[in-house]
Amino acid sequence: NNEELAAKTAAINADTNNPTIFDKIISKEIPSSIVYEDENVLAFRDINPQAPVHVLVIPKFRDGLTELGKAEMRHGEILGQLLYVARIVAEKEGVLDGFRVVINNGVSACQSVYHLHLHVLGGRQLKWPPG
Ligand code: IU
Repeated sequence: NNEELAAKTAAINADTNNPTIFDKIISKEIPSSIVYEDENVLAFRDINPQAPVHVLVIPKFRDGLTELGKAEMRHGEILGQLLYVARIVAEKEGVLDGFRVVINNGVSACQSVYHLHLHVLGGRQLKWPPG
């Protein structure tokens, strides 16, 4: 369908080298609906939600983490923080009993922004297998 085609096109065209729009969301140059923020992590509502709850959890400092596939041992602490914030977000959004955390990695997974982000999805029955 159209939405699937748009996601695939965005993934193919995505810029994997340069700073992304997420930097402007972090700096608040672009407004977003913030769900959680601390020194290292920002969580904000996805502009194109795929479920009643759809929040993105991102590191404030990309530090080479354009995608999970670029992770190194030194990223262990921030990776743990991101996963823990996903849990905080799920609780805040009232979906702790049923939610999903997704990381799309690369073109074949429809990654469209090259700044690591966890999708926290919930608020409806989620299907398995995913698309
Ligand atoms: P993906 O896993 O790289 O495909 O996810 C990127 C997400 O970022 C996607 O769900 C977009 O709707 C979302 N997003 C956003 O929330 N705000 C933006 O300004 C942009 C993308 I560009």
